[in-house]
Amino acid sequence: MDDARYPTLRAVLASALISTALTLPMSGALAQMSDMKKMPGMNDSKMSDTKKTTTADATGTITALNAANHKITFDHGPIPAIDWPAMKMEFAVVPSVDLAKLKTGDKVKFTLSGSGNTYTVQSISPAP
Ligand SMILES: [Cu+2]
Repeated sequence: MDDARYPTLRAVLASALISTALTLPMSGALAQMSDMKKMPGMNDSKMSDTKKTTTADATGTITALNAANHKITFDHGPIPAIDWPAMKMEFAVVPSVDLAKLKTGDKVKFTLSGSGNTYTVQSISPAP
């Protein structure tokens, strides 16, 4: 009777190990993101302006529109100008961009402006 429990316990332990293995690379990625956030400030500390604004062009697909908060989620490609890999993320959009003209699934080009890990979408146009 007791022996019958072992396979179950093993399965629980195995899945615990698997989720640990899956969690580790994730925290590695998060550590990289915070390193990314620190680096510009460190490099700029020798210069006069500590928070340099960077503009970058990118392409992506709209995966969500948040009209109430004027935010947009892109599944975007790599953005070499700011050293970002491809990822899915939400951005605040400047008020001059009309989100009503856009829809989920649209492939677009967009421009970002900001510093560190905080970027705002400045313009959105259809991808060629
Ligand atoms: Cu991103």
